[in-house]
Amino acid sequence: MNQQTIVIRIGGMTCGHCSNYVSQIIGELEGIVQTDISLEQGTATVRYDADQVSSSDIVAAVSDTHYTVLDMQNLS
Ligand SMILES: [Cu+2]
Repeated sequence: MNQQTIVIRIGGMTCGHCSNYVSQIIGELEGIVQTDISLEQGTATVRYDADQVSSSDIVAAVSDTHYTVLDMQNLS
């Protein structure tokens, strides 16, 4: 287990359905430990096991939705 955390800034999330959907899409990936969405800040904070999934996999999963990835930052 190699836990890492990223913060993804996501454009286009306007309500609770959006944040639930994005959270679900990320959660479907193997190796996701926790996802916290802030609708106000338009961010997803994702803790994941880097042995199972990469930050680019997570960003790609979000990019595949109709929401936009604006920025991604590594916290650890
Ligand atoms: Cu919405």
